[in-house]
Amino acid sequence: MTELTLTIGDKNLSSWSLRPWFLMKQAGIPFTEENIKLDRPETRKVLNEKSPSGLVPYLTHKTSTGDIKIWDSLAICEYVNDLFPEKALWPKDNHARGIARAVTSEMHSGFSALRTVWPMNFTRSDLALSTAGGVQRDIDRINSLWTMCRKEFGARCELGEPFLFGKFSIADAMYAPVVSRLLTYGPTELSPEASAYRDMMRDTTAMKEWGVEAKAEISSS
Ligand SMILES: N[C@@H](CCC(=O)N[C@@H](CS)C(=O)NCC(=O)O)C(=O)O
Repeated sequence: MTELTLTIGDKNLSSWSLRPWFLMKQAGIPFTEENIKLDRPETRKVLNEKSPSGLVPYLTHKTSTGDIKIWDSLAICEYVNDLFPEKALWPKDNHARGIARAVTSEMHSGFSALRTVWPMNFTRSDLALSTAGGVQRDIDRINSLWTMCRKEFGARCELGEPFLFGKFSIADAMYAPVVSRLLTYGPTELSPEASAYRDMMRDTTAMKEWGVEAKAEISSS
């Protein structure tokens, strides 16, 4: 049994859960998954009993001195990075790492219009596009961030791999739910760099696995 358990919500809906799940899958970090169904009569009671914040995701790390529970998607990503330094989940280069943290923080604390008006609906790709309420402004900012990352860092850092900073990093995991939203509610105008990045993320094994499991969850509920 692995010493890490990630507790997440429904795969079709829980955008915050996708971030650390995607990080650990894509980085090849072993973990056990535990699922809590959201929006059920018993959900609040279960979350209040089990989760430190009353929310998902949270990570349970079994140690010799007891269980450590870490909540909040970004804090979980940081904790995992500390546990597995050999995975180098932030860029090694100081400049790239600083920008990766800024881009990540901007996602974690911002884009509220996009998050509210375009809730994640992972299995759908055919919903009407509405960019009301500041959504277009958020999309434009994300488009310019992804374009800047790919042009200024992605191509020259870490052997030119296809992620925002070349090699896969926490920044990519934090934007995975945005990739899903763009696929659900698009088409939308993106630069060639940003649309290539969206499609590359869509085609990762981890995103495909999440999608298959999201569909299975819907059909079994
Ligand atoms: N800032 C938190 C947000 C977590 C969050 O809002 N989780 C939602 C699911 S996506 C939740 O647990 N909702 C359950 C509820 O409100 O009852 C994070 O980054 O993990």
